[in-house]
Amino acid sequence: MRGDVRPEGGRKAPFFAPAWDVGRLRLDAAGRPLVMGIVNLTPDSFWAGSRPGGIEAAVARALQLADEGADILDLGAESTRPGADEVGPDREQERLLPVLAALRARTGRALSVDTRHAATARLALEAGADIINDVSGAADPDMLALVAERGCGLVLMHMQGTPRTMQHDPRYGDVVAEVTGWLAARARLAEEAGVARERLCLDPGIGFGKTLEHNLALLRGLGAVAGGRPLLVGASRKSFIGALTGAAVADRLPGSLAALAAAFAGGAAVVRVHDVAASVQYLDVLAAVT
Ligand code: HH2
Repeated sequence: MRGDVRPEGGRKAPFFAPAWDVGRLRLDAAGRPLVMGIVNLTPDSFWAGSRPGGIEAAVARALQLADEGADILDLGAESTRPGADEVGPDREQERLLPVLAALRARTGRALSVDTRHAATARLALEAGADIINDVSGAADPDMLALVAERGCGLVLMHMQGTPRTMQHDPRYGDVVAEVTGWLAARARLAEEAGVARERLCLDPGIGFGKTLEHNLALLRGLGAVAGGRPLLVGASRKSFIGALTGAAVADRLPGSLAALAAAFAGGAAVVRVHDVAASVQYLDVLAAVT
């Protein structure tokens, strides 16, 4: 994925990120990060605008995000906001599978499923999902073998602790070095389990067991984090934007766009966002002018 979007003779854009091969599709937004649009099938995700409510509304919302230019649609059926209670695989599957099946029938766009449960991932892949987005970094002992067998894309995200307790008192010596080392170790484990290198995408997990300073250090240090692999950054409307600016969740779009500048500068291959149209426009212009 090379960011030379300039007419002949112009300066080369600095943006460079490896393409992400998720099996059925080779994802490459040619010059800017891929945009992953968030659709939450939960009653309690932290931004109400991401929770359409009901199967039909969720399908319509996802198709709207695809129309707005989302390269990937990410369906989540368990909130992982700080303090959230765990949702078991049965409930998660009830929420997820009807929407996934309906969506698969109506779009060829890459579909991602945000789950930490291998049992849910298996059913989701059978229903046509292309990517498993695992915020636990494949803590479920069956996850890596499943992904290897199916040849789908896999996001491995870093989190310190669990959603219920992760914001109580997160601590690191050097957060960038520790997250980088942890992700590299998980990527090695995945490859040893048979997951092809090009299927992997790594994510520092902004807001997952991190203070404001930890999040800022990671956003400034993104270039180091992925070690040459595709990198995903999810900063959309998160609480560090509120901590910096005092803005309520509903008012954090400008701060979310600023975080996209950091993701772009850090060579992110994918950005996970609530506001697809605004993010696509922002990134298209940023890619053209830098
Ligand atoms: N953030 C959230 C959920 N899933 N997955 C990845 N890979 N990276 C992230 O940063 C990430 C993620 C939290 O955002 P959201 O889905 O909007 O909220 P909730 O967990 O409350 O449903």
